[in-house]
Amino acid sequence: MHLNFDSFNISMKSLHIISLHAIRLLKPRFLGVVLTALFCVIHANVFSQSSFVTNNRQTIETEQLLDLIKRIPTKGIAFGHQDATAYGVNWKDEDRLISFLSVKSDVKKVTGSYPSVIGFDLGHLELDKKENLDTVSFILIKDHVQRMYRKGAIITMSWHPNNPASDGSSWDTSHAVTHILEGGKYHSTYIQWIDKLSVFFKSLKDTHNKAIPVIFRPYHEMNGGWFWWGAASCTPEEYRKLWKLTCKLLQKNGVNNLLFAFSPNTLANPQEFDLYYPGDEFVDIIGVDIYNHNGDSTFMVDLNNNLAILKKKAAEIDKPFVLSETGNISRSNKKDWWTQSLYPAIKNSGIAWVLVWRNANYKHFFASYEGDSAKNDFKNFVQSDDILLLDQLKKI
Ligand code: BMA
Repeated sequence: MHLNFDSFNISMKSLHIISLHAIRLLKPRFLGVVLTALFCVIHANVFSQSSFVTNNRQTIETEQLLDLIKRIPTKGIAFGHQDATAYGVNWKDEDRLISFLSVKSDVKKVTGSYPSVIGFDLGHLELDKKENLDTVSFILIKDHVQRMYRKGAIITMSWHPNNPASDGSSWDTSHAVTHILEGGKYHSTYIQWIDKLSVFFKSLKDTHNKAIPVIFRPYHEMNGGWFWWGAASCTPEEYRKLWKLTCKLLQKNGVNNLLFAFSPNTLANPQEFDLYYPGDEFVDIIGVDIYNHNGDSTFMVDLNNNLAILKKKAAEIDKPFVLSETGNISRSNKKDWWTQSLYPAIKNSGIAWVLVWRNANYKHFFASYEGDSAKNDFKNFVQSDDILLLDQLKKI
């Protein structure tokens, strides 16, 4: 639970007044109880001020977004798509002649509605590039964040930064985390990288010049060995330190419009989650990335087991949980993947959203599109009462 200093101080003031009245009205023998309660609350306040979350890092809009996300599972599961409006199979937004018209989306074309959750990636922002690693310009990302937020969508941002030690990509597993942490030779480079991200996050303003709240999901799939922040390239302790450092640097730079999402890849057990989890005050949403690399029956079992693990954790720490990435990577399998594999495994799971990965081209796509042979099955999937596209999310 995130406390805001301002509102907390107001309640401290009212508590003080109530206590004075109580002391005056109540018989002396109740005085001890009142004073003890007052002492506990003041003590809790002093304690909470020393922690990260309470230092006013979130705007009201960000708190409201978290509230919305917590309420979604009572109505259904929001549907998300990475890069939904930036491009799709056979089109790119930047190629449009009349760019101020409403943005396109493969999901909208097929279903009539935008996805509820729109993902973007910040990889290469740290390098001062104009475009991210998937050739989407940061100016376009900012524009689409503003447009889609105005329409009521939830914005989530992943980050595939290059390897700061080797200049290779995110998939270059040369050891880097140890060099980024305090005292490391790339520590100052990393501070500059976070400065650049901070400028970008702070530039995301709505039409009233208020910061747009976004979900930041850095350093995902850390329990796999394919990224430089992953299990093959740093220790869990180094990983947790990297996460905390990132949060603290963003906070130091005055970035207060973020919700942090922590999402490992398919978990073998709950302990694997705990190993990398940086702590309640550094995380707002928990998730997991699961694809059907090992066939659909394993996929469904993995979904069931992993979403149950997250559900239990989420209840313990009072945070929402999501299926942060998924998709059908094997096109040769059945044409009813949406309704027969994905849907049965996620319905009643308690997740706030499911996000499918990007529609890069006809060989690498995860949401449906006009020419997709599984289009009808996808339509049936989104027509389920509990799958919420943007038109339905707006009613919550
Ligand atoms: C991967 C693939 C890559 C892409 C990366 C970041 O899963 O889609 O082509 O560069 O995500 O979006």
